[in-house]
Amino acid sequence: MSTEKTLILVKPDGVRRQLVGEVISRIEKKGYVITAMRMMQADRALLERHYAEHQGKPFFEPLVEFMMSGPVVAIVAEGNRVIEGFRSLAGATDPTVAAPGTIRGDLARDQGTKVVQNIVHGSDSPESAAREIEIFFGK
Ligand code: IDP
Ligand code: MG
Repeated sequence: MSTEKTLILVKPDGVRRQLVGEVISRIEKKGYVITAMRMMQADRALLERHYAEHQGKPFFEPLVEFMMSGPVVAIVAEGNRVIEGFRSLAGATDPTVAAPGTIRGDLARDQGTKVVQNIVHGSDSPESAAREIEIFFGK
């Protein structure tokens, strides 16, 4: 039976607001297994790789600056369909419309900033997960 891995980030807003434990708790209560974790200060080069798909968008520079504004916690979580499952736990990108019960719906709101501050990142496909895990944890 092949299990699946995803890359989760607690973004700097989540760390500042002391929501690391809350996010970890939701991952674990859902039944996924955390197999790697590190707190780190991400630099521009790492973030430009991580968010390469968003290069050229109006929120790209604000996104990189926001993600450099404090430490992040990078987490590898495992389990069957964890990629889809964590995206479901996280909720919609825009926290104003993210469903109550989700991380973003319960814990974030519009702050009027150029970039949406929404507590967490989760990989969106097996290819993204493999690429992003390598960026944050190496081979
Ligand atoms: P996701 O995090 O839900 O996968 P993406 O579209 O991959 O959303 O965008 C990456 C991050 O960039 C989002 O989590 C959010 O912080 C920010 N972002 C996305 N779209 C916008 C936008 O239209 N305006 C401002 N910030 C955005
Ligand atoms: Mg994304």
